[in-house]
Amino acid sequence: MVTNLPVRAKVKWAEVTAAKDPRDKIRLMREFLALCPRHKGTEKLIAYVKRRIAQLEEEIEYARRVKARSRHESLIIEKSGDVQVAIIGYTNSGRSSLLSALTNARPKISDRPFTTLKPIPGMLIYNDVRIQLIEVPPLTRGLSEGYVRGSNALSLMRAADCLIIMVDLSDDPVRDFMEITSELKESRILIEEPKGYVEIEKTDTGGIRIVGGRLLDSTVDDLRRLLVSYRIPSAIVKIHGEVTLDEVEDSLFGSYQYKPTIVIGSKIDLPNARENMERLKDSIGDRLPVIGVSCITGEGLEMVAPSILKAMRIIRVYTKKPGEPPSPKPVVLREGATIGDVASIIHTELRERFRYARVWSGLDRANVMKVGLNYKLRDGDIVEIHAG
Ligand SMILES: Nc1nc2c(ncn2[C@@H]2O[C@H](COP(=O)(O)OP(=O)(O)O)[C@@H](O)[C@H]2O)c(=O)[nH]1
Ligand SMILES: [Mg+2]
Repeated sequence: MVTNLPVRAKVKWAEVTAAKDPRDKIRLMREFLALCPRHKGTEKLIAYVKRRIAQLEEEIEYARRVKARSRHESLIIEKSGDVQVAIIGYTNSGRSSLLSALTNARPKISDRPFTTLKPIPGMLIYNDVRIQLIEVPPLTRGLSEGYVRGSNALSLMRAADCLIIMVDLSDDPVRDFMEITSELKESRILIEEPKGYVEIEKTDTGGIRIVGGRLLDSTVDDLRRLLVSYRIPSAIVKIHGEVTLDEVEDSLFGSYQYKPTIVIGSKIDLPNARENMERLKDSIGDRLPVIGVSCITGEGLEMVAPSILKAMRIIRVYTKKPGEPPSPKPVVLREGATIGDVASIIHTELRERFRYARVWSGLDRANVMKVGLNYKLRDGDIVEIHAG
């Protein structure tokens, strides 16, 4: 995406990232744009920086409005539960109705647009897993101009572990889905697991270190030269999967995040909704799970929690002390987690003094194994850790 920026532009971007105050950032980004050559290779970058400016302006404006309105209205939701799921969509798509149907939260439900302007949390418990659902302020249309209403919505999405994209099946769910997903992409939120992505953490000393993954098409020296040209002499570059040097450069302008995502079509009880549901499924294919629900008849609601856990690849592990029954509350982990992960969650010391663990399989309780730190756990396993 980024090609041949002049040195002065790169240096200017270093100033942008160093700036703390959003107003300074905006000013420096404008200066950056003035230094950016206009050609095919920089089009996307320029569009992205313009969006960032618009978002920051929104953020400042939003903070001002809210401060004026009330100091008590909370805009940031404190995380609770085992996983946090942000419900996003346009106004009237049925987000409040879903939250109300699945949790004890009682948001205002109305066909008046923009009823919910601050985030509302509710708790859904399924198979011992506590899922915090958060209704995010609605997205706005006119997305090609592109902005998410209040970057508060964006920060809520970024903070969540999982997203529910809600679309109204009685309207045009395919159009809405396309608009919302393109908006997310522009905001650097990925809803499908990418082949690779990179996170860059600047450090004060230590030079450039690469952790994990693989750098395609270039050497570590190329990477060093690239970062130095952006005035980054020292950083930890975390590569997930495989990335190209271009992708590393792109990530210097804003990092990407992957969020497991499910799509919910609402109001399946209304006329034409089933046809629209088929169209929606056809356009998404097997890229994401799609569920049709009605908050009036209750259809499909039972599929929401299991789909979230499946998309997030959640597993539950029950710990026990020798001679005692297993804890009723599971440790909630992602697929691939090991005994070592469980030990460190309970206590770092437990991991250091670890000798062995006994595991009762979640699939067959009669199957008891003696295992080490690297043993990969499965959903429903019971674990008893023995330390020295
Ligand atoms: N028929 C039908 N109407 C629904 C359903 N879910 C929501 N609605 C209606 O759609 C309108 C908007 O719902 P609301 O939950 O407030 O949407 P939000 O703006 O996304 O939070 C309200 O009039 C709801 O009664 C549903 O499953 N079936
Ligand atoms: Mg609402």
